[in-house]
Amino acid sequence: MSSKISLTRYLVEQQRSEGHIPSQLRLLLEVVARACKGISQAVNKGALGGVLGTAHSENVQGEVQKKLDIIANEVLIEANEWGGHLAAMASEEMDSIYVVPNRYPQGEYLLLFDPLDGSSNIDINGGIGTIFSVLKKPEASAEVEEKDFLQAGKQQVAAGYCIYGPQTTLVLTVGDGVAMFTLDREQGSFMLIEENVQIPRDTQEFAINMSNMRHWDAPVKRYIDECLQGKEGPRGKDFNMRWVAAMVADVHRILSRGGVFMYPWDRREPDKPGKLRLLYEANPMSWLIEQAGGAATNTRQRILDIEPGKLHERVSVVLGSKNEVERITRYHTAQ
Ligand code: AFP
Repeated sequence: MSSKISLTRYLVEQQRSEGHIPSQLRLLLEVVARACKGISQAVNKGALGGVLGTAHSENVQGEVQKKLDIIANEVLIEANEWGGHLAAMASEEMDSIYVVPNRYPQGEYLLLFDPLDGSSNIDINGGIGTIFSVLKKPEASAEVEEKDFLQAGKQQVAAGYCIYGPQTTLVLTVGDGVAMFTLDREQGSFMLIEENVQIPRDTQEFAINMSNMRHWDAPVKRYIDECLQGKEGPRGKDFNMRWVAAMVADVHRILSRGGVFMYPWDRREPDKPGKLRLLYEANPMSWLIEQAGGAATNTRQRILDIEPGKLHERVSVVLGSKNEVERITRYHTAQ
């Protein structure tokens, strides 16, 4: 590990030595990182910057938007629309895709994001973040359309998140492992803090919203029940539980020390496959987790293999330490 490597240098070296980051993608990632710095500043100001509270509007999913949801969305769009590296963007906070306006050159990439994940933590000074995913625009498509975004997660060319916690840390994969960069506010640069992040295969820590227990499917109940039995139960060891209510913070903990995260389908809204969104939450997080040696499934299928049917598609998510994810999958297939 070197504390002297900036994100810019890391990306330039990836482009040179690995040759698999074209310059347009490098530029795109630098712009996303710059936008995250802007969002981080707004987050830090909190009430002093007038950014807390609700915006008195709803997104396409009927969720009440916070002021910061909207600010973060605008920061990402404004930073990315003029650079010439993107064809269009899609966001949790926008009903439909945002095509780069004609006054700017169009690039070959598509950017998807959840601008502010964990909105319910904003006003309590809790962990929040921005999640992003980058796809290539299909070559055959002249005018970019929503269907161009409907690509399986395994087609991503870059994915990551920026967590606004005690430190602002950007976590990235371009398909060559996972690297973490913490924002040095004096220098104004993201600096490399860890490369080749690896998740231990086993864990004694799970993350799930236990208040939904009565709505879970039998295999999920079985798995959690066995964890709760601790040393005296079939697992023969005690488990710890954490739930931040921001996927970005739960995934960051798993990348840092292992664990398993679950937001499974449940009976509250049986017609919905899950709560989390496939394209801009589950896919980027699943790729990061796999790149760090973990696994990610909807309990039936690898998340990165799912062919999306619509932009705001939801999905059941189980991800983290490989042996636990495989165990949970076995419990579902044995059903
Ligand atoms: P918001 O960004 O709308 O607050 O949702 C966060 C999230 O999508 C995900 O980041 C959390 O893991 C999950 O929802 C928390 O959901 P519960 O509030 O149902 O526990």
